[in-house]
Amino acid sequence: MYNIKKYICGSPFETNAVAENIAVSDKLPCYINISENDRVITYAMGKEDKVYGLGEAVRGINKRGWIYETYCSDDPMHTETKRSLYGAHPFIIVDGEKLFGLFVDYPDKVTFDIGYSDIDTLTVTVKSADCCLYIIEGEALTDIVKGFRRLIGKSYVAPYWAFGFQQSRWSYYTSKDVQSVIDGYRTNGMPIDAVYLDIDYMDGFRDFTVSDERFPNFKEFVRSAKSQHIHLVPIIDAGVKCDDSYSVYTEGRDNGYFCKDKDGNDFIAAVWPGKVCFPDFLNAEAARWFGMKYKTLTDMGIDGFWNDMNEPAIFYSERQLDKAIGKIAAYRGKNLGVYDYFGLKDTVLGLSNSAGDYSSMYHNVNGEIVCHDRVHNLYGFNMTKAAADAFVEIAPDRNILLFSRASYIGMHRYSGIWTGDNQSWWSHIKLNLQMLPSLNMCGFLYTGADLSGFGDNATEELALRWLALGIFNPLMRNHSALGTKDQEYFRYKNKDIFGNLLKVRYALIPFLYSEYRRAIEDDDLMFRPLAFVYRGDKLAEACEDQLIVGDSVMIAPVYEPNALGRYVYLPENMMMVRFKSDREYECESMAKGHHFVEIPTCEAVIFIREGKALPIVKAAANTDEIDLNTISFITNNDGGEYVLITEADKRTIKYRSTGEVYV
Ligand code: MIG
Repeated sequence: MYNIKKYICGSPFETNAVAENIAVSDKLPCYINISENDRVITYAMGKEDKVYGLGEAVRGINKRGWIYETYCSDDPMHTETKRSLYGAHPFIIVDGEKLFGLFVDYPDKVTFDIGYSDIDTLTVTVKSADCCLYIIEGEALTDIVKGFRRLIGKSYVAPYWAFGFQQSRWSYYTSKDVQSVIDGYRTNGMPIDAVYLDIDYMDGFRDFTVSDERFPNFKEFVRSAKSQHIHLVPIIDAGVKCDDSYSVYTEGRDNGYFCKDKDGNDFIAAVWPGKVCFPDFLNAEAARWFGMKYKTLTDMGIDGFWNDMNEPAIFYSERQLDKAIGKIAAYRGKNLGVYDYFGLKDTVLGLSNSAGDYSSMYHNVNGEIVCHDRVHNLYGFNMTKAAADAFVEIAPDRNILLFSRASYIGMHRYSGIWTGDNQSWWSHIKLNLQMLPSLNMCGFLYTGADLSGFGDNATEELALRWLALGIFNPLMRNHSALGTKDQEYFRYKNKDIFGNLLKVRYALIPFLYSEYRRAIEDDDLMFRPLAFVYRGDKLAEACEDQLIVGDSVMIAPVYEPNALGRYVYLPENMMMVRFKSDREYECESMAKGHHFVEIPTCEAVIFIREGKALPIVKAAANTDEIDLNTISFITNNDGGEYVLITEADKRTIKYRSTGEVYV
């Protein structure tokens, strides 16, 4: 049970984050203070209070002890000192002396100082006093989650095939390159369902074009991939190349569909293709126009997309570049002291994603001219919504895969997200784990990190350890940056181990998909922190590196190099299962408490809770070929029933203690 109260400060911009209308209250609960013209909210935290939420953010599951800003940011260095990443998710849950959720519906920057400036104080600051506040009260953490999730609406349902393994790279340059990746997996007996097309499939980085030279007869190529059970997933960038011979540009320009500058001219900045214009996704007509452009690709058989650079990312604008060049010229011939030198450096680095550019960009929201600053966090959301809205028209009989880099609360109704440009760092395995429940709280269930890491080079050991967690990411995609070492799993020495771990994923797909759908249906988490399940168990409440998946299993991946294994905390008696491949596993009962568990890199270890069971199937080369008749259970109970949710239906499956299924 929960109750939600809504408070309005000033005149908020309608964000569409919320799907349910709620009566407005006039007084905040007495434990929350609001001051300075409604701009600053404070709460006195108890010594033991924990704070959850914030979706895509650095640091732990418990967000206490840092300062975060919800501001969609194109930043590929996800170090612990950062305050913002690509998604802006201004929702937190305070759990301690009081239990409540707080959602600050505000599309510009919100600062969450969670015991950073003052160890005991939570201070939430909005840039201007125009926001909606929602306070959700309830008895249990799950109540708060459900209350919030009902408020913001049901999460996007990804297609079943999108739970298959997906391989990406910036870039596979030609259809031959793509085919050789498919062959690499297939000939090594490694399952796979999708290969990604990064910016180089396009003709000169022009959205909705395909390079004829590198991908001749694209439609036929898509069909041929499909016949091998491979979905091709092209990228779409937010910026539209300024080019008089490119119809997407000229249509947008002639119809006034691009964001403007302060004088009403098209706002121009540079990204991949050089100078671009940014479609005004906050304008309904422009959004519809851009959304319908996806038809070019869906007509060629494409059924998945990833929307990138939609914070929006800006390399530079001519105006800022001119200023910078002016400044730099003034340094010429000077004997630069330390401050001058750093000033010079900052001038160049500060060109990208500059506040000056964002505040020179304007939207036309139903006739009202709105400065980008006021609505920054809604740009990627509306780009992605434009695509999702169009899919209903252009591909009514297909469920199209869609996920985005930038996001705001509410976008989860239309798509998933990936967590952007991480690195091949051990710490990012743990960050991948920690983001999953935080994102779930904010409605993002179809999500995942670039496995093996985007930037930097992945070693074989890191790739294997990350894969053992990756088999639980709903969006299970291996992706890497231009200039990094190839990191497709078949390129490593121990291909058989990679193949076996991929097979474990495929054995788990019906379970993972079911739990994903159940979480959507119940407005619940698919990945729970231990704190959400084992109330009152201090060790469980403080646990930052283990998760409960669905409600039956616990995962505890290794995220350190050269590890023999790791300490695992069992909050109850559990059964450990060591998977070596889909059908090869060993079980061992273990008592509540701490254990050092040896985990070789060739194993994926999971723990089944008391009284629960895990359904598995025989792995297949792709999701089309998974045979549900091969389902059996690994049980830690005396048999029972499991409701399996497939793309088409829901069925109750009965199983015995031995794990076999009967009717
Ligand atoms: O900043 O399209 O996050 O996944 O490979 C580079 C090239 C632009 C950023 C995305 C990344 C993608 C890359 N893009």
